Amino acid sequence: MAYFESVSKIQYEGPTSKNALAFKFYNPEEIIGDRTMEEWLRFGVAYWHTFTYDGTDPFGHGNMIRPWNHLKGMELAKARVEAAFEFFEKLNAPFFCFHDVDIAPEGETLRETNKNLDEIVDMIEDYMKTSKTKLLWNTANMFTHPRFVHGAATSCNADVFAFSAAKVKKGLEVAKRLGAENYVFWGGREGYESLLNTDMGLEQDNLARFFQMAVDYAKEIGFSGQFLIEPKPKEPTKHQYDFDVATGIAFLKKYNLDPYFKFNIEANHATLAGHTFEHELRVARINGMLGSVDANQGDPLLGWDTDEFPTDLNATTLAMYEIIKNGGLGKGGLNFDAKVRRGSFEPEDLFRAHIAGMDSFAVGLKVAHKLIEDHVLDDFIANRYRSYNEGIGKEIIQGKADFKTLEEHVLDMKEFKNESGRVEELRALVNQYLLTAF
Ligand code: XLS
Ligand code: CA
Ligand code: CA
Repeated sequence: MAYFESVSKIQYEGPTSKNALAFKFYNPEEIIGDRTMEEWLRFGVAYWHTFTYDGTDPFGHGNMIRPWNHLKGMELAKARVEAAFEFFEKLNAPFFCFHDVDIAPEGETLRETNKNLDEIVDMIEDYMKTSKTKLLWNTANMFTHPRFVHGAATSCNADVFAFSAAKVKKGLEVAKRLGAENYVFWGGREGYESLLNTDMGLEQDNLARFFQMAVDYAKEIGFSGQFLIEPKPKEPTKHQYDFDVATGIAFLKKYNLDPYFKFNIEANHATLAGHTFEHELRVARINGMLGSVDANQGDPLLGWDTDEFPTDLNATTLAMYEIIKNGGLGKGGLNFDAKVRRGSFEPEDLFRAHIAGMDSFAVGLKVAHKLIEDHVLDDFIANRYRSYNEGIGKEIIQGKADFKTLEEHVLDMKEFKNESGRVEELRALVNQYLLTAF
């Protein structure tokens, strides 16, 4: 049975195509530098936003028209798997991602939940035998159910810590079975509301203990995927322990966990933290910890996580700039952790939205590659820091300078010759590349 009957396989038709259900810029086979667009971009479909989300918001009931809406329980879960693999094929998606609760309904006990999960994972495993779509990552949802009200690994309740551990144990087993390239930890409710009732030291020590157990168990079962931490500053808790990449790095280093983790960076989380998307990517990149990306965008007029499909070409260009400079994403990819707006409730909107996101990142890839190939920013930056190539600057870099020699250098200096940073010129240059790349 077909769930998306009105849609056939999405093709690349080029920038002048008027067909809404065609790629204008994403041409998977096109070679950019040393690999194809498909290899650079490694797009993933987020199961929760695409097949589970029903449009519910704090003020209204679900309104999404979906061909599986009449079903319930395991029947619904199975229909979603069938629909998902039809969707992946029609979109030509190389990857997908899911939380445990996205794919199978929860039972009364974890034993029952795991039984449901096993049945659906069997089905997914079967589909994956003939599908090209691979699992980019899976994760455990440790925030929706009321038991996680005070957190999961940072809960004040040790039974909840244990329950969370058991969920991640199962998640790692599923990851291994389905050949997941990564396993993601998003902090969910790992944070706090008020210090008046919180033992922050114990909560953070426990979170580290939890991560160590995950690392140990992965090793025990031979799961070789990459572990990823996904920072987010707030929502659902007011203070999240994994605020941003820099906070995450400090945490991992304190507990000697840094060799085992990289970051999954979400654009909307970066902006909620008061950073740009490219800032978070850069912090991870220069620390050798850029793992994967949740490709979405926030709304600058709203202070919460809107998870929109990415369409801002300036942002996709600067993001791809970091990713190319990183040598690509390795085992990571660009997962569309993005949902259609409530007003976009038709099944075809799921395709339209993914096409918009894929085309936007394809443009970003092409423009960023050209900027790098032409050494536009590299040359400018190298020249800007040239004072460190000789004289006192070189001595600083080589560790030959100290406070005394530096004082000697400036004590009688009257003029300091600075040059313009020319940021407006550079922004215009990026615009010029954006407008002329195609
Ligand atoms: C929520 C997060 C979440 C993670 C996976 O804001 O983005 O969806 O990506 O749990
Ligand atoms: Ca995310
Ligand atoms: Ca999000």
